[in-house]
Amino acid sequence: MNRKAFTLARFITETQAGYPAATGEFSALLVQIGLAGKILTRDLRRAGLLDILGATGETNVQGEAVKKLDTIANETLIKVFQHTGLVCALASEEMEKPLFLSENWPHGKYMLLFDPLDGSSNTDVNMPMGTIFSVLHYEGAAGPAAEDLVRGGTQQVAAGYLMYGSSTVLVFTSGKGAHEFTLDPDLGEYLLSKEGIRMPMKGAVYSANEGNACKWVPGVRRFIDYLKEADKPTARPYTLRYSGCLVADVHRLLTGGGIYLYPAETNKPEGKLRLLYEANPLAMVVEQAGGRASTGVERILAITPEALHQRVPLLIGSGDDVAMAEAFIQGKR
Ligand code: AHM
Ligand code: MG
Repeated sequence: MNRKAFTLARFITETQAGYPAATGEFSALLVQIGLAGKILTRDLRRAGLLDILGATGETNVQGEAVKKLDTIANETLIKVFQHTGLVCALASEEMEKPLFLSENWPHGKYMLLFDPLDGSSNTDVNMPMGTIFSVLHYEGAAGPAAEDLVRGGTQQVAAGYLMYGSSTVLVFTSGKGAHEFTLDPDLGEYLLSKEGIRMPMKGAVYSANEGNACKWVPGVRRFIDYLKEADKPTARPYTLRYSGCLVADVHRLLTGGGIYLYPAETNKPEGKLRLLYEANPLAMVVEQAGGRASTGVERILAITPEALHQRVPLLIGSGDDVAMAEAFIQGKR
């Protein structure tokens, strides 16, 4: 069958029979995420014409400057899930505390964690951005509390991202492969563009903010120096590609392979990226595509989180490249 004309809704409906406890609600949830992606695509396409660029002047719970588009993206995600009966709790990189959607409870058993606008330093310069999401299922009877959202990555029932680049794509996994849908702007539909993505075991690209090299722990510096040496049989020197948007850099790796790193720094061992909003969902996607995600010493999805806004060092990409980075960090090479 030609699956190229498969819409997101049809793909999930026709494949969800293979998922335990699948209901039409999961399909509806992904369609709502797709809707948020359409709204944000529209906003980003005309951002330079409207008063939505620049910073709000506020800082978020992470201590970072909030861009106007961060707030717009966060509000968009909230709006598309209010009164849907799908999701009982939302947690976001931009909100100090989870938002409980009491009007959706007890029908909506899903909980959604998200980074509404990843790569928001790119907002003012027409560069790629993304939205990352992680889906949990609440099994209790009393209604979720804040601690119910703080769960390890293996408990995600689905995860994925939207990427706003030269086209808008939605990549997701519900544990049976990772799939890509591209938004057809004329139809207003997401159509299947890659089913069962498999990333190469090894690439020849590295993505890292090398301006921070002086702060990196020594193993990371030695690893990057190694990648830059010329040695044709091992594909070295690797090419550097760094967009300032984690989603875009990981999306490149899904096709061509390689490694993205935001590692531990000597004075900041926790790294920069957020475990629950960024590392866990992307780790699930990448593992489903045959790749690997690690702190350098531990599999990302095996971490038991302690706090909603917890940060974590992240090495993600092709299995062999991430394993090689781990060996350098652990002093085995
Ligand atoms: P954000 O979610 O606030 O945009 O922060 C995450 C971003 C990643 O997308 C990107 O890879 C990284 O932070 C860039 O950070 P830096 O400017 O320190 O290189
Ligand atoms: Mg981010």
